[in-house]
Parts: sequence; structure tokens; C-alpha cells
Amino acid sequence: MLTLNIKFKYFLLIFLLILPFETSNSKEKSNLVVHGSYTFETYEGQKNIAVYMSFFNNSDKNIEIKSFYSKLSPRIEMHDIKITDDVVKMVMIEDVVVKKKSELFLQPGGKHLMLFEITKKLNDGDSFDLQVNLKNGNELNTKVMVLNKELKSNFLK
Ligand SMILES: [Cu+2]
Repeated sequence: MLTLNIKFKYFLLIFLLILPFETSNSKEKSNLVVHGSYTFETYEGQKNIAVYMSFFNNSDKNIEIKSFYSKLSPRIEMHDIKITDDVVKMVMIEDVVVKKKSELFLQPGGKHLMLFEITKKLNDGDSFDLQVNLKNGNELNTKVMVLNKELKSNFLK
């Protein structure tokens, strides 16, 4: 009985040692993951919106994003915010790269996607699809959740 128990522990140990390698292999295939996309509801007549999300690059290679696509907007850009002499300016990021083994967070007050000329009003609880096209030919799809604008101040604190 005692030897069986030791054997079991031994197998468990081997399993735990193998597991991390298996996980890293499967992550390599999925390479870039996009998670938690959101925006805020729009007011009447609002044409442009900022969208936020997180990218996780689990691979050993830098991954370049070629473009973004959504039915909601004919033009999507990634922007960053630069403050010079107390003036807040938005700057377009031309080459969007998610570095190997790292994250890229788009959040209020920082980097964001800008969707221009959106085709409809967005209300609390709505969602829409957004596609991320990678330079390596892969594409990622994410659902953007529309949040109540009252929540906006919570994100900026
Ligand atoms: Cu912007």
C-alpha cells in the first residue's frame, strides 16, 4: 500500500514536470491572444469612438498587426496619447508590434483603437465584432462590449 502511494507521487511528479512544456507548445500555436475588448456607449451624433483591449503574445516571435476591420467603421487606427506642454495629442502608431512573450494593453488614457465614422449609435449592452489581421496572415476575432458611459470615470482613475 505504501509503495503504491510512493509510485503515485512519482507519477504525479513526472506529470507536473512534463506539463509546463506541453502548455508552452500549445500556446506557441495560438501565438497572439486578444482579450477583454470594450468601448463606451455613444451620445447622439458621435462619429468616432475609442476601443480598448489586451493582446498577449505567448510566442517566441514579435507579432506584427497589419490592420483592423469592423463592419461598424470604414477606418480604424491604433493611437497613442502624447502629452507635450500640457497639450494632449493623439498620435497614430504605424507599425503595431506585440513583442515576444509580452502584452500590449490598450486602455483609457493610453493606447487605443480609434474607429472613425461609425455607422450606428452604440448603447450600453451592445456588442460588435472586430477583426485583427496579422502580418503573418492569421486573423483574430474579438467581440467588443459596449459599456455604460458612467463607468468611464472608473477606468480613468
Ligand atoms: Cu485616438
